[in-house]
Amino acid sequence: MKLLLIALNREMHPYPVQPIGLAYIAETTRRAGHEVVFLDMNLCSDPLEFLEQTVADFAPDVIGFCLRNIDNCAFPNLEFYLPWAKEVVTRCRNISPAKLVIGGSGFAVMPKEILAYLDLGVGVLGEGERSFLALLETWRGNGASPLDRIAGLALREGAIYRETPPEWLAFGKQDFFPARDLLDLSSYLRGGSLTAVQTKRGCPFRCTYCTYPMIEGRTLRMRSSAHVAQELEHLQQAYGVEEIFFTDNVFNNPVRHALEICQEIVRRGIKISWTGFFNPALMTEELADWAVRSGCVGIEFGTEGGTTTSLRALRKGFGIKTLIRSHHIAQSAGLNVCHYLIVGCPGETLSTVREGLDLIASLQPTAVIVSTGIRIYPRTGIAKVAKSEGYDTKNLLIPQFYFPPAMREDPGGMITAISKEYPRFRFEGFHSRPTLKLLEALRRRGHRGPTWQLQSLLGELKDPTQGQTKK
Ligand code: B12
Ligand code: SF4
Repeated sequence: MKLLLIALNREMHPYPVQPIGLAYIAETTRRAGHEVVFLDMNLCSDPLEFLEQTVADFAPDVIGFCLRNIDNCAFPNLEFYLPWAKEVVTRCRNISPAKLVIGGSGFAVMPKEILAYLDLGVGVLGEGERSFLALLETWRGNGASPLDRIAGLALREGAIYRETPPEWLAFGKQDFFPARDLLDLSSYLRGGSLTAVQTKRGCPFRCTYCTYPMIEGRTLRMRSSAHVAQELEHLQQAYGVEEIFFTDNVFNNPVRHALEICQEIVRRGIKISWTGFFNPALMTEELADWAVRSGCVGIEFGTEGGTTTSLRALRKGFGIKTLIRSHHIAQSAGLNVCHYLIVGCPGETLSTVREGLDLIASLQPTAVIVSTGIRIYPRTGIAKVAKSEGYDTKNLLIPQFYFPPAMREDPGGMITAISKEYPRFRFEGFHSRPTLKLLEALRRRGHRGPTWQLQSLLGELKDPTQGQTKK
């Protein structure tokens, strides 16, 4: 069949993110004999014009949309991306008789609401390779399964909505890489993008607020270190890639797998710099040592809380002692460390917020990124807590942020005041456009690496409030 695959994302912050999920779908479908055209709206100056031309020239049988982001999860400077998605879907419906289907990580988080919002009938839940192929077979009329027998679909017919449970792939056995030849990788690299590589899927943890298990499932499925290293070599040789972001929800789970990847990079003499998300519960000296040797330029700890109250409320599965120990292990090994934090967990008060931020400040990390309020997603623990505390959680598509009772009256004012005490911390959603412009200027001057490293450089350049800071 003729497939037009459209990456809808146009968010440029913190840098343009390569649509590797859709590139996996493209590789799987062309291997199965489908004809694929890839339209990446991130890189089009006039995406709707380009869309019309592509549809007219290619006349697709199926159009598949990749919805990566619903919104930027940032209180209070919220960006909501669905009106844009709706414009594209509506345009496709008007100009083409093709069958329409949607997938992507953003879609998997709220499939029912998104199908209704976009007036679509079929979506693929999370990991899409196998379900999408099965769907295409059915649409081609090859005597294949009816839609409600295909695993991992969201189906909407009028007011009736159904889901078929996903069957998670043996991802580690998949022997190919995403179709990066269909991406304009050089434009991404010029824009400061770190190239995305996924070493595993799934997360068995149960943090209160998290949506990742809905997208990837709870069962860990890991690629071999040799296959990951081959991908890195391929990226270097074919595209001159020098910087990688491991997109795993937790790179260091399990530690053994992370260690094997680092060791394989060193064994093969691959010279590449990399970063990724780490869980503080799982840091070891051996891993930190091999991370440095294999080119890790910094780690991003999904710390989220700096007090026992917040860590317990978020069900992070580690305590303050472990957090401090893991931080020191990473720092002593010579790694840059960035902590991600959430302010506004259940049970928090102004005093526990300060206690947590003070603790993190005392560790002297390279950077700290603070989210304020917790974006409430359906099917998460925080949705239950929010409902029990009186939030209207019926339709969460229009973003709502949870704040504990002690912060609910004027969370914006409270955070604005607190953020002045921690000028080197980045409060997501409170940054101004000029800061983003400065970041872009640094990129243009050739500064590379994760954006928080640039941010800390910006902090040093500005050094705005000497004498008033807690650091
Ligand atoms: C790694 C990551 C990042 C990294 C990306 C690094 C990089 N260089 O790529 C960083 C830290 C930069 C980042 C930033 C942001 N992120 Co982020 N990120 C992720 C994460 C953990 C993995 C994404 C990924 O690459 N997965 C690997 C690929 C292979 O999987 P995939 O894209 O899901 O694709 C599969 C399926 O979805 C499906 N599929 C995909 N497309 C299609 C299309 C069709 C037709 C079909 C059938 C199937 C299909 O099949 C694919 C293969 O199985 C996800 C959470 C998660 N676990 O998914 C959040 C996530 C995507 N991020 C999210 C958000 C919000 C953001 C930010 C807006 C946050 C911010 N305020 O800065 C920015 C936006 C950046 C941008 N420019 O778009 C949200 C999006 C949902 C939402 N609430 O809107 C997610 C889901 C996390 C969450 N909160 O729930 N992110
Ligand atoms: S926050 Fe991280 S560790 Fe917790 S469930 Fe989500 S992906 Fe897993």
